[in-house]
Amino acid sequence: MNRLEQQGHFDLHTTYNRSDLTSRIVHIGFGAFHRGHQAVYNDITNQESGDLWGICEVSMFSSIEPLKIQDCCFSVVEQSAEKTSTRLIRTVSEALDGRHDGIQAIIKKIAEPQVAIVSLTVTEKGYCIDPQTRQLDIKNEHVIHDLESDGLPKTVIGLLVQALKQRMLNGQSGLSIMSCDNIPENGILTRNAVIGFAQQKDAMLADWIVKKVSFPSTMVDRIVPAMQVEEYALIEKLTNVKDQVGVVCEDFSQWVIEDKFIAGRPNWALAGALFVDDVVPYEEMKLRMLNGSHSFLAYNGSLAGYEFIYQCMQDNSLKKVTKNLMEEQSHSLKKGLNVDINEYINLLLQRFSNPKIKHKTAQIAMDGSQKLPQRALDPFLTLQTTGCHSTYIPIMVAGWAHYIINSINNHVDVKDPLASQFIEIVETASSPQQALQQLLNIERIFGKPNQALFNLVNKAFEEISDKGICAFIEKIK
Ligand code: CS2
Repeated sequence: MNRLEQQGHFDLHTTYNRSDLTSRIVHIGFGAFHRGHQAVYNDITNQESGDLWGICEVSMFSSIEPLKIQDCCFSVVEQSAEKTSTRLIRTVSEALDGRHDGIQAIIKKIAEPQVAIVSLTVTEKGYCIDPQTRQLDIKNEHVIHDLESDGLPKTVIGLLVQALKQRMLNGQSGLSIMSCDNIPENGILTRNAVIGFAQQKDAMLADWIVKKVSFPSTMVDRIVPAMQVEEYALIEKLTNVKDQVGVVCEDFSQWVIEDKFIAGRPNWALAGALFVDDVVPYEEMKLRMLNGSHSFLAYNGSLAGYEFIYQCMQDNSLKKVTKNLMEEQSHSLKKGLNVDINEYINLLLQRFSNPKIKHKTAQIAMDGSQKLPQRALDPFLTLQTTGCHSTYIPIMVAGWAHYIINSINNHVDVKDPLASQFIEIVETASSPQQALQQLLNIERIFGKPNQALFNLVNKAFEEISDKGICAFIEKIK
């Protein structure tokens, strides 16, 4: 028994024998979301099924030593507004990072014969995809590096392709690569990136991947904010153990998975996951209604001075406008999803209002260039083609533009892969309006110019400038 198992006071923990775990899953991206989501599903499933799937946690760029020091166990505190429960996660079999263990060790691990799934939470930008074409971005400097050199890869995609090559050369079976990031059709996108990369390098390998590797799509959902000092202290208070890698998250969680695993999978349904043939309707609903509203609040809530999402929900006008946006987004969804949309909206508003979950607007505001295409542009285009008017989606975009311009003018760091382009635009523009035009002309975010969208965004942008965000929200609620 390790320190957490021995000294921790947990409400919930599994009891299977951890020494029987083997790494049948390699997970890349040991971030807060993965710890509070897939790791929990996997731990419960091990317990319920007795069919043990260990996870080898991988971090390509940052250190994973704190997890190793804790013998790979960590805490998850789940909090609704009313109730708190503590859980010990015991499903991690080992951990590797690029810094200490080396990238080669990660490649070797993925090439081990018992590995059946590589799962990913590497954020939108980790896939090195051009968001408009949804194909590998061959102009990305790290992709260029990995394509030109057979040395250590700098991208996750380069790493996966090297590992798959090892498997092919060793005469091993294929596996499944499962994205758990908030991207539409994340399986297809991952496939485009991996096969696109392999095609540039080695046609035989690309062909092997086409035949031997499956790329299930998933819709993942749980609000797991980045950890702050306060949350670490809460874990210690509740469980009696200092935990460097624990997370605090909401009690809700959802996972919808395309059942397409070429080398087997855990029966995550035992922990509440839903296996389906087509994930698209679920992910559209979640990406547009939840994540779209999150981005709306990240920008407009932050302009209104709110640090956290739950504070935005305490502002009745902002809450009402968020609800209106959710309704608008719901009109862009494909028919046939067996979900009561009003119930879903109420659930989202309730989840956002949870005061125990300190989700920073600034955290969600990050990487807007990667998020707006699926959260704003796709639904706008769908509504446009079906002849429906959009009121609130353009306000999300106007809020984003104000947020970017304000941050740069106030020398606040903008966290986005296109940050240097934004800075150049804002610093050389003669007015905020001109900066807005140039931001909207960035094809990687907004695709071909869409005059109807631009007009609506312009109007909202002007009104926010003239009236101030709070009066504007009050007016449109
Ligand atoms: C958020 C998501 O940071 C963001 O962009 O919208 O991380 C969100 O909290 C999760 O997708 C919820 O499932």
